[in-house]
Amino acid sequence: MSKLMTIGLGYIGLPTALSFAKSGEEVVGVDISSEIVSQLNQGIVHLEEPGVAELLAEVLADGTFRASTTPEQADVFIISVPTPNQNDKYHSCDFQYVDQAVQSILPFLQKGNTVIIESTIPPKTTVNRIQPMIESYGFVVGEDIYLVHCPERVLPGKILWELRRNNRIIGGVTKRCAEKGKEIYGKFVEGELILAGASEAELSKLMENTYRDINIAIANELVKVGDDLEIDVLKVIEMANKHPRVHIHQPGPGVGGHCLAVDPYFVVAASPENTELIQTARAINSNMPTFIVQKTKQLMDNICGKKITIFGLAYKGNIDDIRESPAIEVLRLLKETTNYEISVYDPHVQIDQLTQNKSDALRNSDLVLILTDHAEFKQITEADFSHMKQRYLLDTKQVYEHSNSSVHYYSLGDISRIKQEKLSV
Ligand code: SAJ
Repeated sequence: MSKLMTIGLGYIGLPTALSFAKSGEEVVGVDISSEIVSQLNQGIVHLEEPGVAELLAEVLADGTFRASTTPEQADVFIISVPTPNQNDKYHSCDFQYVDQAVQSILPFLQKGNTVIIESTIPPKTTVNRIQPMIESYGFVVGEDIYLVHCPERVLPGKILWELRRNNRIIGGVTKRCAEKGKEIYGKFVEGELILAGASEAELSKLMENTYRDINIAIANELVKVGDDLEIDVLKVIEMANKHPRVHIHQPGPGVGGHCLAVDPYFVVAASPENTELIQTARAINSNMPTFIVQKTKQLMDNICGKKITIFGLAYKGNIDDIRESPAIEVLRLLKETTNYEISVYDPHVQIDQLTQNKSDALRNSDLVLILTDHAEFKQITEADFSHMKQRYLLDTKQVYEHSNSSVHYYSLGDISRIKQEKLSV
């Protein structure tokens, strides 16, 4: 048994710490927030992720996990802190949390320790930034300290399952570093442990999310083509995806979260002249909220509407995370550029702007605008709609099952109907 310390107890760090603790390792989870630390030690989880609360209770009872605000000596240090974008030309990586986390463990490092960076970082960061920090303390990476970049690849909502089952890329600064990393993750990961160089691991992680961002941009561009040419593009995507080698993703109000909307910029900032496609895809996805607001206004004009009810603020379905959420951007644009009364309902998110009660949110409304595919929105009942003044629904996430509904339903597939109806008014 070895002692592991995870720095950062967020969406990735906490489930990772708990998974190691469940495998029998002694784990100390460190976070700068004393509130999070004290809650975790009492068995209270500060984020919504299936299974995490149960797992915390289990490892607290086993005595294999505790949270703390200060690092201490350990065999393995895993850094899982945020790496947001900076507000510069190419939205490059803001290293402040990674730098602080690495600095905080340096005084506790001993020969033979392994340091693993799980945070998403630009290509070459491990070698050009982290390695010199460790070596400035008199260690030689690869001999005294094993340094690894092991990007997390889990999907919010399925984190615990994917942590265990997904393949992991173990990027070592040296071969020995990668082998050390493999030994550590092998304690609970059942997927393939792929040995690589640290820089390859960094770029692979970034390109996985960039691939997805570009693919979603194709779907979003297709929505605009469909609007122009009056063709149902949801049908087009469905059929195209029946080709054995085609998988177009789903269009929506934009791309949110702390991965797809962030990571591609790290590649762009690292090599701006060579990333035209990545930059264009980012621009297409970032402009989707503006397109959705434009269509919403057209529809509201057509129906002489006064009140909109937004369903969903989270960046995707069945989670409480609103980071980079396109729904927040749609809300902001609607507030800034229209005089509609707006109510917002999201059963997963808790912030002030929300109406807690669904009927209150729908009362006297002319249009429901679905921006997140929460399971709760699959079936909105006739009783729910009965609170509305007019029954219109614009579903940007293809979530509502509308076949037997009394509501006037619009999707991104047949969004061209909005302009056609405007002409016939
Ligand atoms: N989205 C679409 N259309 C789609 C799929 C997603 O518009 O067809 C939108 C979602 O609504 C959301 C955004 O894209 O706003 C991102 O959602 P997501 O489910 O694609 O991904 P994340 O950001 O929750 O998690 C991703 C995952 N990466 C990949 O699937 C390649 C996950 O495996 C990574 O671990 C995670 O990023 C990360 O941390 O990097």
